[in-house]
Amino acid sequence: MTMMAEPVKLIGCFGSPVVHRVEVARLKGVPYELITEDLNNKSGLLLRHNPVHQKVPVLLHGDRPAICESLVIVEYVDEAFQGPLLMPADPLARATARFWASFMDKECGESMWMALWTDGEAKAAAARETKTNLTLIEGQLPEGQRFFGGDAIGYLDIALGWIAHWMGVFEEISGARLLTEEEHPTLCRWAREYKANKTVKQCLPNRDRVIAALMPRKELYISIAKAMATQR
Ligand SMILES: N[C@@H](CCC(=O)N[C@@H](CS)C(=O)NCC(=O)O)C(=O)O
Repeated sequence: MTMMAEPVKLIGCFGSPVVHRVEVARLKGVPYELITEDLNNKSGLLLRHNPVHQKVPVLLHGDRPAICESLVIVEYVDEAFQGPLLMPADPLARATARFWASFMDKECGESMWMALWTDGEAKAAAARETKTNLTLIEGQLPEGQRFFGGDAIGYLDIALGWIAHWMGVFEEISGARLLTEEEHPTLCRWAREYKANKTVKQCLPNRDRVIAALMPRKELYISIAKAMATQR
């Protein structure tokens, strides 16, 4: 039996930007079954397969040990299955893509979270930091190039892809404004092209439904930001 023939299951949930990353990896053409979790009442399946973080996404490929963490899963899918390469072929370009994906999740993700879910001077300082971080990310997209991956969507586009759909969602829920056409025209242009892609479109959840699903988690987001502030 070939690897392709083994069932692929994705433990995810509705409206998650990190689950979206794995769903977009369907650019590889890998069919999978989506198992939708209720994060307020996590299943035994999720706890068994991701005992460390107890978070989605989790990928199950045949009867192999589970693969956790969205970007790790995207890399796995890219390497384990045939289809268009998501990672750049050149080792330096691969390292650079990984660097910026990590920057998105660490430095930029943290500043964004604080800008969205804190108040007062902390919020203003984090918004300034976020805008600088977005400018740094934007600088990775050469003028005239469609995607971070070149002519086609690649690993870094997938890592950053949630900005295109979820940034506006989070802005609406929180009232913050972080990504604007005036300040980041290239990133906004990229976001439009990313969302217009046929495969991406199939994995973008309805905006109003995402807002409705995430709105009740607002207090949780605020409490996480408060805890993060004490560690800064
Ligand atoms: N770094 C992880 C983040 C995973 C994550 O935060 N998943 C959220 C859904 S968006 C989750 O499962 N939350 C459940 C919880 O925190 O209890 C990744 O990229 O996969």
